[in-house]
Amino acid sequence: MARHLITSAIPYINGIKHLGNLVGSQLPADLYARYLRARGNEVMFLCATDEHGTPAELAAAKAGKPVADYCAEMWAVQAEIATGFRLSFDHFGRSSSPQNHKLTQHFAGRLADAGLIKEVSEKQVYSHTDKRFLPDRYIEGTCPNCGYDQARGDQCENCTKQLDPTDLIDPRSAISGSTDLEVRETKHLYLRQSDMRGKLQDWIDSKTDWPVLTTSIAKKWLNDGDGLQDRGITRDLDWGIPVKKGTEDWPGMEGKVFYVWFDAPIEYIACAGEWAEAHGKTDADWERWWRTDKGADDVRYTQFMGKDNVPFHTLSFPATILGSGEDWKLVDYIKSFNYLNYDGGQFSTSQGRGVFMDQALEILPADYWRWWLLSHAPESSDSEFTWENFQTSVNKDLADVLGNFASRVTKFCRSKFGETVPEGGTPGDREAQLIEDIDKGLAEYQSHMDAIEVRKAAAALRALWAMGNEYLQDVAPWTTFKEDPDTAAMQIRLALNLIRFYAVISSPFIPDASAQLQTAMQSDDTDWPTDATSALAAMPVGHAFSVPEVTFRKISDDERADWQERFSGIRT
Ligand code: B3M
Ligand code: ZN
Repeated sequence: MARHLITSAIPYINGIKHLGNLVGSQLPADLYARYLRARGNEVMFLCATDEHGTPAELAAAKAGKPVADYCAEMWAVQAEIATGFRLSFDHFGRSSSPQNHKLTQHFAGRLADAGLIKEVSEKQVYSHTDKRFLPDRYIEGTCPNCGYDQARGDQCENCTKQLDPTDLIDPRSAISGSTDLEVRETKHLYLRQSDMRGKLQDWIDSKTDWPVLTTSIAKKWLNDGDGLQDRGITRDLDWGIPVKKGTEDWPGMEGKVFYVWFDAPIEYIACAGEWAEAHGKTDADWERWWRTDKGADDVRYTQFMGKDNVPFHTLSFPATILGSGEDWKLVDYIKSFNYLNYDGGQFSTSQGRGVFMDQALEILPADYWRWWLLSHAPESSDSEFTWENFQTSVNKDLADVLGNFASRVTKFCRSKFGETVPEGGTPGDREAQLIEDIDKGLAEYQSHMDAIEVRKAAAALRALWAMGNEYLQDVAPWTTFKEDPDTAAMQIRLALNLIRFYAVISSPFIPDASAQLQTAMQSDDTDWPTDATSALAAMPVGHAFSVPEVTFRKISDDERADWQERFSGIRT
């Protein structure tokens, strides 16, 4: 048994996330967490809302609410939807927590003591129309790197380059659209990331097993010389974590807050503290996950995120950790994702384009979405959601292959042998072949799951389901029964055991369906199988079962057309 720390990128508080966000971080992280738990590992799976910075302020202003109230409400909304998707966080925290305030100020103090913080008098964009400074997302313009004309002040969405608002060409206010802007002097703290270039380079070079997507982005910004410019870590905003040096005031920084991208990754750590508080645990209980001097040296830490978040996790956050000089756990493996597109365009939160998490659950239960999204995860390239593809996958993989297998087997057994595992018959060559195939298929499935190759794992799981169908097709117990009921009983005994086996191994992907099948099989044996022979003998002769309700229903052409139409526009 090993210990695994898993974090998903923490979603911004401003509004409900779309399916593209879900498949890029929270969902694959959940898949991995569930898999590792099922295999007997000790897992700490953390996520939270990212509540500071301009996205939160802008959204609260739009909703006409005080930002603290807005965040509290949206946290509850996001938490409920996460439960709806069966995201099995050990804790779903908030970056605005007291724990994160304390820890963020602590890190800033350590970095200052290490000489890694400098005070810079800098020029910032001030909007006369809006009567305020315009940091980050309050300002939009053309990216100096790629020419994209809707780049934000903190990052270009198109080429992932981290930006400062004054880098933008033809800047405009995101609040009023005004171009009546002036550059004014203001004082800010900068993290001397450039001083840590060598250390970061060595660290990234040592990660030879990381996905190409992760290392290519990291190296791009590292070797560019650009990604390691010293970064401003404070902002002229009201909402956020007040700038302090540990517990002391920071002269000259009154009224300023830390930059959201400084405190957001620190929330990964603070979240463990929130978890401890919520469960009446001690500091030692969470520190054993995060402090290598307090037991975390044997923890394996995996992060999940979309590709636009990679620079912050491969450069900025490690710079904070390494620069602190303390024994905090660094990430061991970063799994990053490309983008999921929607029906010929992009999913877009700002434009309300695509299917959002709450809407998805109104249409169909979580497992349908989980299966489609994970089996089409944008790993090696961007992928696309289309309603046709969704319908085909659900109807084929879930309804025809898995659901139909469980239904046929249980109904046939009930009608010919009753609702217990039937006795009689001896397995032959075809059964030996099936066992061999399943053993091979299971090993393949596990190796893809271990490597977090999500699409390949889904394909391997689907292949295991298909083996059951092919077996049933080949041996045709309904025909066998007429001449040789004993052999038919043996075939059905094996098939019933396959249902339980599928329930166990499918649970990381489709937890509700797995639980339903497990209940129908009246089995509480959810131990991960070691080999097909023993796994397919788990339910002995005489073991009672029941016929499950429809596990997966099909999506009709009418429904598909209806949804296509309903989600073709813009969410208001
Ligand atoms: N909130 C961006 C995003 O939701 C940002 C991630 C923070 S991870 C520390 O994509
Ligand atoms: Zn760009």
